[in-house]
Amino acid sequence: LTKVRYPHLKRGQYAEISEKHIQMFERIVSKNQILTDPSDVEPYNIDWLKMVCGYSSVVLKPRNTEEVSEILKFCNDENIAVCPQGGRTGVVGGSVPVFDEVIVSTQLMNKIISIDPITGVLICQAGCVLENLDSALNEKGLTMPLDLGAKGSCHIGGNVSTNAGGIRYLRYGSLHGNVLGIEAVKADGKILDCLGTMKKDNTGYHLKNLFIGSEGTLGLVTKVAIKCPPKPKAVNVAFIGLESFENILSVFQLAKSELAEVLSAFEMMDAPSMHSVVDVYHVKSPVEKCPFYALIETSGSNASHDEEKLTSFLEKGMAEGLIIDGTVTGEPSRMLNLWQLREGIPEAILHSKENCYVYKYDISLPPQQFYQIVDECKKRLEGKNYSLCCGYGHVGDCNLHLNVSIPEYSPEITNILEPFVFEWTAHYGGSISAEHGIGFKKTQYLHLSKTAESIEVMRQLKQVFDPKGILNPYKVLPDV
Ligand code: FAD
Ligand code: 2HG
Ligand code: ZN
Repeated sequence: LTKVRYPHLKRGQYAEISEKHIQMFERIVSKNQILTDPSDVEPYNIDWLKMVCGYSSVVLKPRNTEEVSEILKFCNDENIAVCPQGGRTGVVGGSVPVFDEVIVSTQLMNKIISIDPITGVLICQAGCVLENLDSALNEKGLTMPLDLGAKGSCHIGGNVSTNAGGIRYLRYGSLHGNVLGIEAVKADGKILDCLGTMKKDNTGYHLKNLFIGSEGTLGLVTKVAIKCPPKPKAVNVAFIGLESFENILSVFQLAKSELAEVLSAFEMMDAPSMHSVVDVYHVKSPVEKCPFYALIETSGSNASHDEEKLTSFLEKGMAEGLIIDGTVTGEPSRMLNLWQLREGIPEAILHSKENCYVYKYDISLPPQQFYQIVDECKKRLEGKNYSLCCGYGHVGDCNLHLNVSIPEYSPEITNILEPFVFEWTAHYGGSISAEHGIGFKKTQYLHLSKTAESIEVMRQLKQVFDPKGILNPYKVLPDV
């Protein structure tokens, strides 16, 4: 790993890790909770996309809040920079060190503390893997209000710290609403217990909300209390092919009125996105080839009622000429296959060509402009060496994932796409990061979605929670 990878950025004046520091860490946690062998540490330095990497020499794996508190207190006293890390599935470079920050991983903080069958409130440690939480809840007739393609690896602490959206957002809304309480450790090691479990609590400032989406820059989240809905008794999935993006919008309108309370997800993908999954995983498309596709899910309590609604909705869509082809199923393994066509897109794009470089834009846009940006980018890339320019995402929440893949990193292509995509998005009143956060990669564009006054207040908050700036430096806030 090369040490000079970000020439525009200077390492902050933090202490360098010495043997004395390691000895102190060994007093806080046991030896098997510390990694220092370079080959053991290396994977923790590299992000999921393999596009950003740090050169930290130590990974600490605390088991509980007290250990986190002692680690952070020591790091703060010694001026050691820290990178909080969950499942390392973040896509904006927030989860790995930039330089040699100590990695504090929540991997061993994976205990479920309680599940209340009456209120549906789950309390757990931050390192629980999302999918494991869902399985444990399922046994009690409950489910997580959050689901995303990285569910098998991401931690709930990472989800909360990025305010992850995902495919159930349409039904259950943001983590700001579903997370009832948080326990976090501030940079100085003080434990902030905001682990309330009440749905209603208007007692002063909503401190827990500050940690939701702060990407490890204000504190390390150690426990979460989250409100979980009943697991729907009946789930159905429809996968449809359409002629145009306008038709996706019309079908979404139709779905809202016809499926109403049972509509639980509405996702879209264009042909290049979908075909990358079909090609990479050698699966068969369930519908005939079309320029656009949508996946529609219903979740309710009465299977025949929901099926009847879904069938009548599809018939209307076809009669109006909006839907070209479609398939519908309530059979679990077939539903999983249909979901794989959507959830498998990020990984398929990454693996469609060896060593390719993928630009990922995660933007919110008004419906009228939602897909236009994909065509704008294609126009700008005309004649250039690119493999794929595609759009997919949570259209029901106005959240587009625009991905551009090229055979290898090219500054020329970067200059074609950036700042264009961000400025275009801001011009139409969109958000330059709908759900992935700012991390390391997007700090210089924060001003396009936040006013100078807002950024100033963000800096003041950072000063209150982390005056020495040891927590996830170089992330979220732009360089001054
Ligand atoms: P990490 O990647 O380890 O960390 C993410 C950020 O949170 C970093 O800044 C890190 O420092 C901080 N952090 C982690 N844990 C803590 C903690 N305990 N306390 C404080 N800070 C912490 N995102 C969506 O919103 N919607 C999606 O649909 C979606 N789908 C995805 C699909 C795939 C295939 C992949 C690879 C990613 C996807 N993501 C999606 C990105 C998303 O941000 C992450 O998957 C997830 O929320 C991050 O969790 P993590 O545990 O992996 O966190
Ligand atoms: C998704 O919805 C994720 O699949 C990842 O948010 C999007 O990788 C991406 O661009
Ligand atoms: Zn997404």
